[in-house]
Amino acid sequence: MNKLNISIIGVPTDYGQTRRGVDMGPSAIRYAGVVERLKAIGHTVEDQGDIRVSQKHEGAVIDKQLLNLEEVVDVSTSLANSVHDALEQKKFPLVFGGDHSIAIGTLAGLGSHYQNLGVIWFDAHADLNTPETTPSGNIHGMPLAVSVGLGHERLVQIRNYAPKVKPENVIIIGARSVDPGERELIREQGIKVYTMHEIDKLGMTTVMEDAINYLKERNVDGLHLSLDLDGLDPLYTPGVGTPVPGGISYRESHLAMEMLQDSGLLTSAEFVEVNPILDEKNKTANVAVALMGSLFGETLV
Ligand code: B3U
Ligand code: MN
Ligand code: MN
Repeated sequence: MNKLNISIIGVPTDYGQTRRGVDMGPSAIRYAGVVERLKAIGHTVEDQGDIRVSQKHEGAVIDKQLLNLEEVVDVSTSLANSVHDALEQKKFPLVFGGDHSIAIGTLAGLGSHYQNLGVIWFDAHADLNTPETTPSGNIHGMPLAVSVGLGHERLVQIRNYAPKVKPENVIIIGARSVDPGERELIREQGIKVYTMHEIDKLGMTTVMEDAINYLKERNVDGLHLSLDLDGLDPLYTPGVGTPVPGGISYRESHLAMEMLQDSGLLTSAEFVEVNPILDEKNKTANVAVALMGSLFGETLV
């Protein structure tokens, strides 16, 4: 197995949605022993600590379709710069959220480094809303749309280029709550989606084989995993803001991680939406760290 130089970046933000507590996600994941676990596999691990997330801007205009826009732009810009720096130093960026709006920054940091980046989006949701289609105004429902170049200019143009990833290089896995506007975008943009229906019908092995082959055929030169813990069934990850029943099982998610490790394609990852306030005894952070064990090559025998 390839030994990596992993750079951990924490992003303690909850600006992408309205349930407090998800900003404590990075602490909960560290508390669950991630650094020790990755070192035990044989990787070099440097925890860069958390990026600075400022207080809410007082007196900012409230746009109901884009809640906390200014704050999300700030966080995304600093995160994008940190991710970019990690890549310049030949490190593997491993980012902890925070809500899923942080993917806007992560992908802004990654996108200019690769000619043909691939993205696996592991999530109950499609995160493909725009200010026009959002049912909530929550930016954590928009990061994938922003990354393919759709949405508010301030978000789309972070680090001054767009798109961060080509829509045909994106694969969503685990979707079971998709809004009407998102459905349209999936069709229009040619985004590949394995919903729970395909996972049930084909099995996770076939889904991951297909996904990996698809990305290989597209000749991706980098692969980012954006893993929203609500992709799993809430039985295993209750500590998320918007749990959706009928999700990916514990075993299926481990298998997916192991197959990504075996593919040798992965070049960055992020784990988001761990909310310790909603969690049961840090269960969700523990699952996140166990998944990272599989993703980074832990073996049993
Ligand atoms: N699609 C809905 C709900 C949602 C998206 N992401 C999460 N929830 N975690 C929205 O608000 O855009
Ligand atoms: Mn998400
Ligand atoms: Mn989600």
